[in-house]
Amino acid sequence: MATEQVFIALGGNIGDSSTIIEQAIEAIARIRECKLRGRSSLYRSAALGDVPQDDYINAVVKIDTSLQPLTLLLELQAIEHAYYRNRDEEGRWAPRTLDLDIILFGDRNIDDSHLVVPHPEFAKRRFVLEPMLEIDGDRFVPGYGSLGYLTDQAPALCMTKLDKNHG
Ligand code: A4P
Ligand code: MG
Repeated sequence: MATEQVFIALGGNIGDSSTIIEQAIEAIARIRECKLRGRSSLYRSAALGDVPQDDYINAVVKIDTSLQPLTLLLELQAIEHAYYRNRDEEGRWAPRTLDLDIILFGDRNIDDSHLVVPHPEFAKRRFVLEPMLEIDGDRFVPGYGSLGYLTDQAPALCMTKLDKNHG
């Protein structure tokens, strides 16, 4: 069956975020019809947005999947729920246990009430671009440019790559 390459960004800033993100990567690798092709290190960064909150831990994974985009979105939301994320209590930009965003789905442009791809904010977010660059340095995003170019252009953000022990 034909597969497409998908980039998923993971983020969280409540609880033991490093462990939650590692477990979420394992859960993504177990989704039916998905094969994990790459994963970044974990990164710690200051929270973006107006709400003062704890630093975030972020990472990006690359998978091959034959699932349709909305089916994959539902699978990712099921993983978010497994970490007790409560959308009713957490407003936009609010702290969250686990946020899973589809950044790219092949070269598709999707603008649906449930799913917008490429993710509309990805090119402004160093905590998405730098992990993507780590796992796929040569990637060119149609309509946007190369990941290297996008990362050079992105606003500065106080961010550290964590070592294997999540220091
Ligand atoms: N949805 C539409 N497009 C997508 C997509 N490409 N991927 C819809 C995933 N979901 C998508 O989701 C709300 C709805 O978006 C979903 O039901 C889905 O149908 P949500 O996760 O509750 O969205 P949200 O919290 O309103 O927005 P979002 O975009 O997930 O949050 P943000 O904008 O990512 O902000 N600072 C740092 N340093 N690191 C972070 O990770 N994250 C945020 C959260 C703020 N500041 C941060 C970080
Ligand atoms: Mg989200």
